[in-house]
Amino acid sequence: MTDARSATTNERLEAEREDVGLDKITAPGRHGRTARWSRRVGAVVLALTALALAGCTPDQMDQWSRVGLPEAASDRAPAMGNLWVNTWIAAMAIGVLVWGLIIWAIIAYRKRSDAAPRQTRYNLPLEILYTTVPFLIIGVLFYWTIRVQNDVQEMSDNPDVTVDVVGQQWSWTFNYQTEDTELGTDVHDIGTIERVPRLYLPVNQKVRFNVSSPDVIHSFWVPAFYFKRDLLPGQPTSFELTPTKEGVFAGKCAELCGTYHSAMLFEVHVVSEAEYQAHLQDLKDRGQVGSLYGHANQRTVTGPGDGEGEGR
Ligand SMILES: [Cu+2]
Repeated sequence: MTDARSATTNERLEAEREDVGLDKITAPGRHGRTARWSRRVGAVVLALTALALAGCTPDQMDQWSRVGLPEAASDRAPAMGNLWVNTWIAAMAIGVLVWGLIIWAIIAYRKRSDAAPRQTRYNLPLEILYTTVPFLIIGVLFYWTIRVQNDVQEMSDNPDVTVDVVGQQWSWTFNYQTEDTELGTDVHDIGTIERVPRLYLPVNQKVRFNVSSPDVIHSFWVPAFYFKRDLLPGQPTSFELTPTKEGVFAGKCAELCGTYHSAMLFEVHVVSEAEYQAHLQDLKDRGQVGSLYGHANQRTVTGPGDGEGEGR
């Protein structure tokens, strides 16, 4: 009775070991089964890859070639993109080295007998090595991060265009600082959660963004510009960039800022100088003159239970 039960238990254990692939490590005699097993895994991986690639549009293939990054549309993108890609390369190199060492240690120092292996400790050179190497790695990454940060945050004395960007719960206001131009007045565009606001920018012109928030922390993010800046209430900041490609680009709030955070989208239209001027004139004609910053006229939508926004 006991023998019969332990026989079944052994069979079950054996089956489980095969399931997790342990049999091929401890039972080298089963080459045939191991080969069949790895062939099967190979076929599945191949089939999945083919399936994934077959579903790809040319656009997606294009994105793969940029390792998932959006198409660059600002002068800040190359520095930021290179930092991102090179950091991944560094991480990958370290990863390959560490995985290699782990696999080497597993194979070279695998259990060969029941005798306890030789115990070693206090290897001073090795300890110094694994203390200093991480500092070196961090040092290199830190150096390049600071360099790129300084580059992308560089400001000029005389930008071509200035836009005051206000992020409010839960949309955006774009105030074009055009009082001193032919237009003679500032103009603005204000979004609501029903209407996605549009930010027009002239291509190849230096744009200064002055960003602020009247309520909570938001974050101005245009992925194609490779640039993101938090909007902190009470702490207005500025940055500059030059849009380098005409087109319509998606923008969004990148900081969870309340109930309708997900509705905080905007469109960036990078256009020719003539189209840009025509858009400003259009805003003026529609009476959207002056700049809006304050809480009172920024809160375009009220929260649940506040009345207007209720039921949405
Ligand atoms: Cu927000």
